Amino acid sequence: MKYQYAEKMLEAELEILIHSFEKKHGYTPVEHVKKRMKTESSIRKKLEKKGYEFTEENIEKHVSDVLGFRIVVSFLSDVYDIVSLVSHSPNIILKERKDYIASPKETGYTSYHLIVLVPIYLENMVEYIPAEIQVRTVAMDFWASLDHKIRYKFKESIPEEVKKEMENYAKDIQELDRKMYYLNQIMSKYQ
Ligand code: 0O2
Repeated sequence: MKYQYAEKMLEAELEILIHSFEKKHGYTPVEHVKKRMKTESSIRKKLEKKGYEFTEENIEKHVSDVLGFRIVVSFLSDVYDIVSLVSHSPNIILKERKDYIASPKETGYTSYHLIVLVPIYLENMVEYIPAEIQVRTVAMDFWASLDHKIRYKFKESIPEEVKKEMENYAKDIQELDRKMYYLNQIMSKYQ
């Protein structure tokens, strides 16, 4: 229930932040926002991987992405605008940031992750619920969703040649994002 309250709070907060950004700048950076609640089996797997038992306390301490939001934007610069917008919100607390764009994961995965604490107001008290916000471009999202399917298909044993190809495509995606960013800068001269 606590996570459901946090989901509502965070969804409303993100909607307001994005809407006010659009009003101020006269520009819509966000393509779409997705949210998901981690399934019990996925939480179990994550705790198992980290060597913890499946308990409420361990979930709260060691799984920061039970609640997850994904903000998909058009251009690379939009990622950083949205990250700055969310991290400066007075209504949520920024706990951690992971810039997998500056430092991609071994797989080639790129995205910007923010771990935030969302206050939920219960009778006579406030509790802070963690949530992960992933911010990425459409191109990064395309790569990640394909990668996700590959991981699901092959489970732990992804063939080397598939891994290699995906690493190469991740580089292509980064290059494409840089080109699109450049194009956006050229376009802005004409606006
Ligand atoms: P799902 O299905 O998206 O929920 P931590 O969460 O910090 O305790 P972890 O797992 O190292 O530990 O965090 P990380 O790597 O910063 O972020 C995890 C999430 O990022 C994953 O969640 C994915 O959503 C995404 N991610 C990370 N690496 C990859 C990758 O190589 N490919 C793809 N497609 N996504 C990736 P889950 O829980 O693994 O999955």
